[in-house]
Amino acid sequence: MNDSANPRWTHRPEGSNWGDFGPDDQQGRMNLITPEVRLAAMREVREGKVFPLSLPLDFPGGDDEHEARKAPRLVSNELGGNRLCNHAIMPTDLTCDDTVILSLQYSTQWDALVHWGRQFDVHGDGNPVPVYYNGYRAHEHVICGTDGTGPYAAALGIENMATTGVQGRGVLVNLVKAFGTERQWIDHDMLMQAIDDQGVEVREGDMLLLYTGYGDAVMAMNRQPDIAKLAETGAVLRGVDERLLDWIDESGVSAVISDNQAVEGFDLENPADGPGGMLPLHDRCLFKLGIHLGELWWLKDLADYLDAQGRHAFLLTAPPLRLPGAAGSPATPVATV
Ligand code: UVW
Repeated sequence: MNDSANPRWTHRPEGSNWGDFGPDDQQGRMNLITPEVRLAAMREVREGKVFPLSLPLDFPGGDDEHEARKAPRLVSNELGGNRLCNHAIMPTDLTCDDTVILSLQYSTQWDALVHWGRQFDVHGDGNPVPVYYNGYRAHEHVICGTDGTGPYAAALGIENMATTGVQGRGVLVNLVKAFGTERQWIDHDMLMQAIDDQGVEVREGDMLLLYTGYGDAVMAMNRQPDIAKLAETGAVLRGVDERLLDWIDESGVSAVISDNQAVEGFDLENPADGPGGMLPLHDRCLFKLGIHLGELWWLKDLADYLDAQGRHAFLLTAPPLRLPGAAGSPATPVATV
């Protein structure tokens, strides 16, 4: 319940934090990355070494790894009828100038808070309506566009995340070390075991990274993903485990990131049957708590380094594109250790 006169909702979903960061908040748990949290993250830097955490953005390769998303396509821009590829713009000067057609969540990416919503009875009057985090409405705040105009999220688009800078303390849990590289469904107890065994200290505001080995397999397949093999590769969180979701909430993490496709496992043919719908972790994180999800990151080099050093924390800098109205973004994150 909310006593304030928020026009979008008077009832918030059970276990949600809607309104806690302000009535019109659109940045969710990114609000927990305060200057103090960021300074603490900077104190994790000891060597000044950097680890780029992005796959090449044309990986996984092909159009099959995710049915809806297509591999990026570069085209040359044109000027005065000339294709700007090795174009002699002056007798002495050459230029290349491109456009990319890119599914924003094809490769290393962030989900915006508008990526996942659902029907919810925001006024407790028995009339569920389609909403996203903090009660922003499908069709009113999130417009799909018609007649050739594109979609536009006038609320909760990825630019809201970009303007926070997305710089804070990252902590990595090495699920490959804990459970190997075959498909494993990670529940609360398994994650706690890995965190305890590896001595990972998770603090409020941290961005949590889960290394599963899926990204290594994607990289090794070199743009020719073997979908059947990938489906058997690497750990996925068991999104139907409420204790696991409760821990994510109580831990105070600001983002959950993995090198796999969706952080949690999902099976379109046997969708989860509960209040959280098909993807309960997406529901808890994006819809209820405003926790952004990062997917298909490249974590192997960082994980190997941290393991060799007996460390788990670092400075993470990972802004998405400041692309107004978008439901997600490619990312080129950097860990500094
Ligand atoms: C889906 O594929 C539904 O989303 P995500 O990119 O978060 O995995």
